[in-house]
Amino acid sequence: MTVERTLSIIKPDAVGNNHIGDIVSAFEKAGLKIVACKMLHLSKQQAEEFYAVHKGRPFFTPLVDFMITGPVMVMVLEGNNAIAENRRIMGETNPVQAKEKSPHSIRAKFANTIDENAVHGSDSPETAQTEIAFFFKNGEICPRTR
Ligand code: IDP
Ligand code: MG
Repeated sequence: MTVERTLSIIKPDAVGNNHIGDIVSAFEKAGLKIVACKMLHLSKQQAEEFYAVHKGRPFFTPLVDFMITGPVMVMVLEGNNAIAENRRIMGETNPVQAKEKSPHSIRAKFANTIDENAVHGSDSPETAQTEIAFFFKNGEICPRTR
């Protein structure tokens, strides 16, 4: 097992629906630890840069527009296999699939559409590193000393 860090975002729909606590609780119950956290309202430029890998896809503009509709919570999660664990806890990208395949996942419980699907999670060690650095300086990440 490898201790990893990964980036999680609670998206504007889930923040607006008051599910911050439910989502944080799902991570903590699974053994992931929050080592950094902040709320911010992304600018259009930030959202476009964060999702640049999807530029050109049909859902890119709606995704950027959605991500700036309200504040988000950005967090660094730490734990054994944190990147895959976070993805497992999140559930499938499309909540319709998540409800079928992973009924206890965050997207099954708190998302209704593929456009507004409650959470983001890094999908590889490389993206985790880039995405964490996008939002947090080293000094803003707090190693768990207890
Ligand atoms: P992920 O969030 O599960 O990693 P990605 O494929 O990386 O999924 O897509 C990023 C985000 O773009 C998704 O979370 C979702 O909000 C949106 N998205 C992805 N595919 C579609 C689609 O086919 N239609 C609408 N939105 C999509
Ligand atoms: Mg992705």
